Amino acid sequence: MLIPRSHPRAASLHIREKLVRGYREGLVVEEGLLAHGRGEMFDYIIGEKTLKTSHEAIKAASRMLLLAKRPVISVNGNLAALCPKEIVLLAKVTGAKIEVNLFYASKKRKNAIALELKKNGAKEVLGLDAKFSQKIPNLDSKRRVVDERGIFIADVVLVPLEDGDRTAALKKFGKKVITFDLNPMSRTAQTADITIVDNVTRGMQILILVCKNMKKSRLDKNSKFDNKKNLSQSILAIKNNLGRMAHA
Ligand code: PTJ
Repeated sequence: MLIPRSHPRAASLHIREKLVRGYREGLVVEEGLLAHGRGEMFDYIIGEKTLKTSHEAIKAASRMLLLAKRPVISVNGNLAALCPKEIVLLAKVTGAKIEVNLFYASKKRKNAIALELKKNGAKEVLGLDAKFSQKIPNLDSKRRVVDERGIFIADVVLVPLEDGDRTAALKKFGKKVITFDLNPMSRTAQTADITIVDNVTRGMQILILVCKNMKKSRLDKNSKFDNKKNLSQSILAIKNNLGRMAHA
């Protein structure tokens, strides 16, 4: 279906189409379509725009990624369908490794995701070869299986689009975690070191730009970011938007 750019919800309908295409091409699972619906609902409430608080979180995330020694971008089906180009660009600008890590893991889908990333310019995709598999402790799901060259030895992991217990397990294992999550109340959003409350399709583009700009200046290693405070402010912004919508 061709959606005219002037359609009031053109952006969100295009994003939805990307995900459906990803599902048909075997990147996304059925559950991923439901997960997207959860995100869409929050995006609708925040007005499909990046919040001021999210711009602050993006700055903090850029700094953390650029200061990291072994950053890794963890890719699931939804992320691969929504922003394969941005994953590759972010990896290039930050020097991060790209690793496929799935909740509903299958070899076939891992390979399809890796192929999509390679089509978009990725040179190396980790998480595919069982001979490099290691396990993250304190985690029962298939997400515990990680690559010994990637997430296993990473200091900073970008873990977008998941509401689960992996972030807590990664933190217990000594990692710093950055996430994208439109729901500031999800378990992942609440436990991450930095939560970017934004649609990953918008936020990734901004993150890449900020990283590119930040790379040109000296990075402030002492800069502090209070994730809990930022999340509370995002929740307040969402509440205010809801109030405005109710009175419109
Ligand atoms: O590909 P797999 O096998 O690893 O499976 C991945 C899914 C997405 C199915 C799995 O991680 C899942 O079920 O996710 P959840 O638990 O539903 O969590 C997804 C979170 O991402 C929710 O908090 C949503 O609000 C949020 N979300 C969904 N779409 C977006 C989003 N956040 C930012 N941008 C989006 N486009």
